[in-house]
Amino acid sequence: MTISLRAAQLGLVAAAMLVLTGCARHNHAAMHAMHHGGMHHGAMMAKAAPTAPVSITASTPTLASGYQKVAAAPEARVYFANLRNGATVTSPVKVVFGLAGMGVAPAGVEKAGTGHHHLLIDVAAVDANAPLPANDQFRHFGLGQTETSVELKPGTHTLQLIVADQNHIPHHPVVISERITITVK
Ligand SMILES: [Cu+2]
Repeated sequence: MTISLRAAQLGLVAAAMLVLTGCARHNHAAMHAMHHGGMHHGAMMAKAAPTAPVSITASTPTLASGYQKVAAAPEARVYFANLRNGATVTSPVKVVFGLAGMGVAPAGVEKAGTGHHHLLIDVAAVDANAPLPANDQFRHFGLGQTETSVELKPGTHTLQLIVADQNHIPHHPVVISERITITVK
């Protein structure tokens, strides 16, 4: 009796230590939030594996046609403002586009340091030296929109944002976001 009770206590201590070890990478604020959120330690958020990057051609400053690509602002960065890699969501999926270091201008408007957003859905390859295609996988936001809502089938999908110029041609160098994978319930 005494021995089995002791074994059970040891088991609890071991489990607690495992939990502590597993959480060591998380900061105190996050742990605090988790405790208050009532999340069981066993359900601690695993960091999602990074999504494989898109295959993209090396950007050239000038296209074969002689078109001079629009220069990206130094430090320009496009990102998902409301989604992260590994997120589980329901359709329709709201996507908010974040852009730092550059401005948004509608398609057709030539203005230095600007471009318009494109959402790439399940796109594996991008040609950085041509106008982006316009289809279900390459969505253009040529009115200057900074968010959208997309209907996606259940399952996993990759999303990526890319900014392009007034002619839908990516800047030089390319301004493209992290490629993320989301799961639609
Ligand atoms: Cu476009």
